[in-house]
Amino acid sequence: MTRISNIAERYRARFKGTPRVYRAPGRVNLIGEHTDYNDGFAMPAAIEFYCWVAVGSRDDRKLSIYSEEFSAGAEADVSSTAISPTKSWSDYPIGVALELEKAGFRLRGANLFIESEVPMGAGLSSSAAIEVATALALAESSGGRPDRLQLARLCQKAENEFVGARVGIMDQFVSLHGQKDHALLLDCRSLNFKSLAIPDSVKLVISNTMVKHELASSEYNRRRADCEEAVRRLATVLPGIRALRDVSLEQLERHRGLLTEVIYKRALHIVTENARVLDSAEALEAGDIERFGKRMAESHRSLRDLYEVSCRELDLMVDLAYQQKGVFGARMTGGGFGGATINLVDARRAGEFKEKLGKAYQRETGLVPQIYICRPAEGAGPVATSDL
Ligand code: GAF
Repeated sequence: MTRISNIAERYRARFKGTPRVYRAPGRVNLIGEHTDYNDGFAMPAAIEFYCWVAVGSRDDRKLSIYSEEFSAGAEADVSSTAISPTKSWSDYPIGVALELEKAGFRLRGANLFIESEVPMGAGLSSSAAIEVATALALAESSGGRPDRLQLARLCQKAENEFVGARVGIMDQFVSLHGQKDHALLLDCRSLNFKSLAIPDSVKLVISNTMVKHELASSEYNRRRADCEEAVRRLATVLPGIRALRDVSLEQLERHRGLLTEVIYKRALHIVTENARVLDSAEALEAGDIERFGKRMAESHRSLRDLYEVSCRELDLMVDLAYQQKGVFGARMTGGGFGGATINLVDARRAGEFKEKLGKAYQRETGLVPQIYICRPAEGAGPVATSDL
């Protein structure tokens, strides 16, 4: 039985009827970390790990949601204005439903069966994948014709306001706009993007440290507040700036005295990271993967020392990666405080890289890492009913 017919089968067993099925991918970010909420540049790619949502309509305006991962159900009435978050997995789909309603999609009641293969807490955007798959399922099954950009914004809003994580738009955007074999050079201010081909000779190797950090979401919000504080202070002498995206390295150095040491370090990461993304894009277009790899190494050091979102296991995974043959670049990916690293590896060496890195990491930590050899995938969409 294929994965899709299996999901449809389990939907039928729980809710009866034949569902429509939607899927949304997780993502890996090649470079440009924590830049999205600073109106900066990032370079994510969708990956072949999906969240699947099987959906069927109901006659009332209730959502009945079941998650295979959590073996748990949740209910919500979309016409109610009094729904509060419960700090559990169901905040993601319910938050998205509420945002769709606010945006004017009049939702019908629906049964939703959700299953995700995106590793959770690994920095690979399992949250965006569930939001996007739910948004597509609910909007389309209510007869809406959603615009992908609007959907990305609306999913981000659900996470900011209902879930309470002040994330940027990168993850939702790439889950909806990902392209097979390409990374996206994304301008997080204009939301314009350029597709950059990842040569066949290179594999994206994702190494999950298997460490989840408890403080991830509060520290994330704190980093964002630090960046906003930097802008507030710098704007007293640079009145035209709206975000750290607008600040040059020279301006930052000139006005360093306005910032505390910590806020200066945060801002320095963002300003230099934006420049690294643009340089990496040029390198990729010129076929210069070595240069791309150098920018990745610098990005990791900056995230570790200036932005302070790495951890011992991420640093170790990166150090060990650089001891292997065939690696062009390695760095932590995603929000940090645990999760995964992204490695650009010579395709001919990828198998050996995976094996040796896994063993070396296990030897040092006692943890068995999950390591995936990937290529960029297509963004979210419906799954053909002929596959059901
Ligand atoms: C998380 C967030 F969801 C993204 O918006 C982004 O800020 C990322 O961390 C860091 O680059 O994935």
